Amino acid sequence: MTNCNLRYRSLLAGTLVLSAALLALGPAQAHLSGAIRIVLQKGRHYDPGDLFLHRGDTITLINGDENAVHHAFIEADRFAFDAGDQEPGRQATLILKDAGDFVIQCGIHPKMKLTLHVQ
Ligand SMILES: [Cu+2]
Repeated sequence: MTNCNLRYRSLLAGTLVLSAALLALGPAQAHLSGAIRIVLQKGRHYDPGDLFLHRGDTITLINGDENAVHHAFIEADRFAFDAGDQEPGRQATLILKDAGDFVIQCGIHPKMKLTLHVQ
């Protein structure tokens, strides 16, 4: 009887936790509807060098170099993005909220450029 009661309680608690998790996901899901695009930082290049995206999309920048550190940033009128120093193997993410053309540069390698075209 006690055992059964305990099982019911944990089941109930589990349901409540799941419900809370789903509720918490609600507003976030609107943002998650955007695509996730992977960009590789390797050999002093961004791959790809051009990306066509939609507002709400996420870019994941992955440092694919074995030794080089990268430092992605954007200087735009409406917002700024700075990933900081990215050691090899590290990744940084950016969610694009504004439409327009933006250039992701690298603070360490001035020739590294990735142009974003956000609709
Ligand atoms: Cu770089």
